[in-house]
Amino acid sequence: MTYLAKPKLHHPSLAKNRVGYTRRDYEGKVSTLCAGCGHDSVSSAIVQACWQLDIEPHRVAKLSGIGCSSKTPDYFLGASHGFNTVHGRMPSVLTGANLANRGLLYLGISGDGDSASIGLGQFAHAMRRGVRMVYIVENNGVYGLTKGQFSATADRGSVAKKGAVNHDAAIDLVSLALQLGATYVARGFSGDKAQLVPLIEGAIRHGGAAFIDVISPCVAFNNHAGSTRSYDYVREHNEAVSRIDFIDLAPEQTVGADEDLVCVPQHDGSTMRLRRVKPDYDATDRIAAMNQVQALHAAGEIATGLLYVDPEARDLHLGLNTVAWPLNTLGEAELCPGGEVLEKINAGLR
Ligand SMILES: Cc1ncc(C[n+]2csc(CCOP(=O)(O)OP(=O)(O)O)c2C)c(N)n1
Ligand code: SF4
Repeated sequence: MTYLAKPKLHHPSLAKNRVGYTRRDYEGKVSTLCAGCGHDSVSSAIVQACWQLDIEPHRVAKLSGIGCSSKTPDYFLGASHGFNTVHGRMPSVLTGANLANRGLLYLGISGDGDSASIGLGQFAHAMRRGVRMVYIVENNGVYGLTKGQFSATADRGSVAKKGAVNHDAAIDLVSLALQLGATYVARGFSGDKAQLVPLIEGAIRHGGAAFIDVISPCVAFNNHAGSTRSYDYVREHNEAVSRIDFIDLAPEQTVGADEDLVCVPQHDGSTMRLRRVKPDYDATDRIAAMNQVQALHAAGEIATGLLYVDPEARDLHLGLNTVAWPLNTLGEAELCPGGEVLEKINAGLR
């Protein structure tokens, strides 16, 4: 990968979070993406969310596939674990790492080409298995790294920079994630950090498979009139179903008589405050969320916000009944139950 190291000089007056790190400690190398690429704003939102949630950088594992989007883990959380997999194979590598060490926060970073084309099967199985992770797709509707071909998420009828029209139906990863059983599904826009940062924070604290589709314009190949992934198009057609604030490990708070505020307690004791901009939108109703996303899409709008959340999410470890600790912390006492127990097991198999 191409990168430039960032100077390590920190001003002593920089604010520190509760675990003693400044925001700069959550940054990575200098980005080599095109100036104005939406992906850089997503990196910056991840930095902000992890710093605000007091996550120790070395407790994070960031995994990606191949593409401009998949290069971005080099540009945030420089002190965390990183693994750049083969194109489209991030979900299976992440699943394996998660099974071996459940003590880390798993960030899966992917592109629409990476997840909706070559990696579609991998995406589907990570969602349906409930792998505890934050899975972010930086969705620009094109293959940026290979110079702007339409990706499978490009809308039918959208026009490429050189004038070609896309005749294929689009794959909507949000609708797929909802159908496949993801328990936290959101859509953000890289041009709206105020909405994106709390969406990432909520996903980090969520107890199961959290998916965020981030519309992230490619300024080099998909930011013109006729594109449905340009900054202008998304700003004009953004239909926010909710705005959320995320309060970590705080007791539920009520704010006056604000009828548009709904508090969703999370399994770990934290509270997600959901600010409805659509008064009738219920983010805990999966079927309604699917209908809403489809209805808005049919009307040419892009639904953003927290689209669905199940606060009682189950994750893969629960289903498999695995031990509560990372495998590399298990010693002989835990791994070898002793001759008598083995004898019993063997007898049961005869
Ligand atoms: C197995 C394989 N097939 C194809 C490629 C070529 N390739 C590299 S990146 C890419 C698509 C990247 O698009 P996307 O995931 O949307 O990310 P973006 O660059 O737009 O952020 C392709 C097809 C590859 N590296 N490996
Ligand atoms: S080609 Fe597109 S996706 Fe890749 S860095 Fe440039 S603007 Fe971003």
